[in-house]
Amino acid sequence: MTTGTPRFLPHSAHWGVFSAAWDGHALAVKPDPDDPDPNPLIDNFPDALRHRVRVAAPMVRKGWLERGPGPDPMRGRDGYVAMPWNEVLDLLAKELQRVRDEHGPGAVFGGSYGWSSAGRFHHAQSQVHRFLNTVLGGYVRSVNNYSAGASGPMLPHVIGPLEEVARRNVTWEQVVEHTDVVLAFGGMALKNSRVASGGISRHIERNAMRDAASRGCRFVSISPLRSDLPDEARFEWLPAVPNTDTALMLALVHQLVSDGTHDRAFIARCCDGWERFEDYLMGRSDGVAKSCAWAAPICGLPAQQLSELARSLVGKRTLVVVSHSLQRAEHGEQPVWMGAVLAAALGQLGLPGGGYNYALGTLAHYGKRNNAVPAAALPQGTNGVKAFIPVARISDMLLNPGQPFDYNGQRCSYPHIRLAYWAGGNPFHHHQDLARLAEAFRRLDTFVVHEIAWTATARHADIVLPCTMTLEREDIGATPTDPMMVAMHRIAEPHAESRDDYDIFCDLAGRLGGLEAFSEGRTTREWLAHLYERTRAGLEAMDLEAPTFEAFWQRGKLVLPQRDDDGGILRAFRNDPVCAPLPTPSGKVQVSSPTVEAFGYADCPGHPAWLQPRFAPTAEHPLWLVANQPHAKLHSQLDFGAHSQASKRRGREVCTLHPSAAAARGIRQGDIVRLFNEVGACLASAHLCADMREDVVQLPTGAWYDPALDDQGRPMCAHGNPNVLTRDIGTSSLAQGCAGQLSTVQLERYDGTLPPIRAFEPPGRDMPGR
Ligand SMILES: Nc1nc2c(c(=O)[nH]1)N[C@H]1C(S)=C(S)[C@@H](COP(=O)(O)OP(=O)(O)OC[C@H]3O[C@@H](n4cnc5c(=O)[nH]c(N)nc54)[C@H](O)[C@@H]3O)O[C@H]1N2
Ligand SMILES: Nc1nc2c(c(=O)[nH]1)N[C@H]1C(S)=C(S)[C@@H](COP(=O)(O)OP(=O)(O)OC[C@H]3O[C@@H](n4cnc5c(=O)[nH]c(N)nc54)[C@H](O)[C@@H]3O)O[C@H]1N2
Ligand SMILES: [Mo]
Repeated sequence: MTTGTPRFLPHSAHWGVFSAAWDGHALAVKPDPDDPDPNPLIDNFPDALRHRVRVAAPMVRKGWLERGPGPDPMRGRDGYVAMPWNEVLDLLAKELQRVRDEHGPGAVFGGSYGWSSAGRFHHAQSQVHRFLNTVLGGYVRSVNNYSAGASGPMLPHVIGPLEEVARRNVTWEQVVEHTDVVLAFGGMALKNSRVASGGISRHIERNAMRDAASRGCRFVSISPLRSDLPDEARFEWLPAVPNTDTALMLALVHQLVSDGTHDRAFIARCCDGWERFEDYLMGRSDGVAKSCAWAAPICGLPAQQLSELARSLVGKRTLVVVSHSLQRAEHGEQPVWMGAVLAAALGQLGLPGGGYNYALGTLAHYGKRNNAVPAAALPQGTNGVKAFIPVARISDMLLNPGQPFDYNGQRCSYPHIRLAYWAGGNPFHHHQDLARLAEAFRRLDTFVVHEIAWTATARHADIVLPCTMTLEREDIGATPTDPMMVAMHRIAEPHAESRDDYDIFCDLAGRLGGLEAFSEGRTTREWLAHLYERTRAGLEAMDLEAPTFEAFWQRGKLVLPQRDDDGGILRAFRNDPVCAPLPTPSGKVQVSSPTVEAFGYADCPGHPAWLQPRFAPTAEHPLWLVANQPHAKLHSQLDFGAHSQASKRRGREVCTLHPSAAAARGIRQGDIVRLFNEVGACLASAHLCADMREDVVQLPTGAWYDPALDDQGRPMCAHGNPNVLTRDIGTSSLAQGCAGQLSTVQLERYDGTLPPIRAFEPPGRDMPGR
């Protein structure tokens, strides 16, 4: 326990740079004083630090202890027993050895997807990958992520890698100075751009939008919810039907081509495959002209509004923005591709403040300058296993070993996984169809999880190892698009028996004969100094002040130099398409793609196309469910913190629906409602809001999965996790990305017995993890 007056020490989270002081009883936090628009998410820390739902000791599932490794229907329903560290690590080392010896490292799934915390050394996913590579010889990995599962594989076929198109392209400074019109598909919600993996020191987006709007920049938000752009942008709102953006964009381009106002010179100079696309657009290849009149009923907007919008863009510095959310849906590849084609038809690609900045406003990474020196990152070693899955195919893999799947032109097959090792992610937050996910995890021999708290993922594990949370250890906070590197000081001692992921892996590596390979003989402090050295050397090479590690640590913060990428590859390409070709197969913007065409996927043809989703509202499930990012937390992290808890009503997550949809169902403000479809059901508290489409209900992600039975004995989540309602399907055969943003549901007032929220009660020997 600390004594005396606690000092505020610097620290950092994905949601902001802050300082904190702990006196052994209470934690105080305050945002960085130079942050113009601090993120209130730091208020989740004070109550979280010593919350009862923290994992206090290593725990082993009863059934696994009694019966040993193997598939088990009790996983997720069993009690847990505490075990001393030495014993649990002996058991785990033995099990890792068994799986490796009997089945090889290709039977271990170590994808371990998840955001964990901002420090770059204790980045849990890097730690688990490094451990499995250096000690077991590898693991089955996952490719891409839940954020950009469709755009990641798609963009390189069309225009260039995601990082180039999103992260080294149009800056907010350019928007403030140059842009006439921002066409924001999915909006640019401040709740989202307040977050960056690795940390964010200055939240500038609100002011940038206000300054641009004051200069006369026109913002147009195409989104089912008005709240996806801030008032500061003084925007127009086009509440289009979800998952119809491709039709809307096609209609805009159709209008330009019909009027002859598309930029033919730019298309001829910089694009490939326009003719084939134009045949489709104008209906010459399929008999359907993709006109505004055609799109209007699909998008639920008047045809005239679409044609006026198209005409208003001609001759204007226009920036097309497509949020990640659009591609987290069936056929999510299409709006990503079509956004590039729209910007190309307008001739805007590569202009200052114009063109296509896919995902601007989705995260704080985008629209920023890049650092001129490298930042810390833990090397992960070499993976000896070739097998992989697209990250969101986890349940498919566990349920269908040996079965084939398509991915980006390859035919692969699912490996047979015996052991899964997770640290720093919460699949019961991020994955779809949670009942199916639980079934999939029951097929494993062994499921190991390192966690700070009893998430639903921990409650499905066989071995749960308590790890420190970020405030309890030292680290370096950094990301390539933020100039501030933070010496994250330890604020509090580790909770109960929790240990750093690194120390846990060191002890396991020691038992498996791989300590030297994993640790390279370094303590945590030595690793921090070692990782910092890259940055220091970079500064020195630029003849800049290059403080020693000790000096950096004492100062707490270091502002790194940044470079002006000046429009990145798109600007360079526009200026000289011959000498600076795009990194696409043809070197140009691929309006059509022979490569994608040759894959032969019906669900992702050779040019952007409007494809009717398989899952759209029906009489039975008449509402679109928008399952978007939560405003009061990052994903599921610290859902037990005060700021997140204050956002709930009667302990439940809040779902938002239109007053007319509510009235039709006898639902009033604050009622508890049941959302359901053929996948599952959950409860939530109803909030009525007229600023949204009438056929949409919005329930954010992040409420901890809390399975219960209703009065009829039907399963549901009592807390409001929307992933009990989302379908576990890939975006298409090309990317196989997460399609969790949208689902279709019915809704009713819930008059049954209200089950208590048990997600934040730790399990015990006889209290099932559920
Ligand atoms: N329906 C639907 N589902 C979605 C989305 C959607 O739009 N709709 N969005 C998707 C997106 S974009 C994403 S990125 C994913 C996010 O999914 P995740 O990244 O899996 O979600 P997090 O809640 O950030 O999970 C991080 C976990 O790491 C734990 N943790 C934190 N620090 C440490 C540490 O130091 N060590 C260890 N071992 N653990 C730690 C936290 O307690 C938490 O449980 O969700 C996806 N899921
Ligand atoms: N506070 C907070 N911020 C976050 C996160 C968080 O968990 N909490 N997560 C971070 C992460 S990892 C990521 S990847 C980003 C995700 O960034 P996004 O995926 O862009 O964020 P979402 O909030 O899921 O979706 C944005 C909006 O898109 C709209 N939308 C949904 N479907 C459609 C559609 O079909 N068409 C159109 N036009 N609009 C649609 C919804 O109204 C939704 O509010 O956010 C980041 N920022
Ligand atoms: Mo994400």
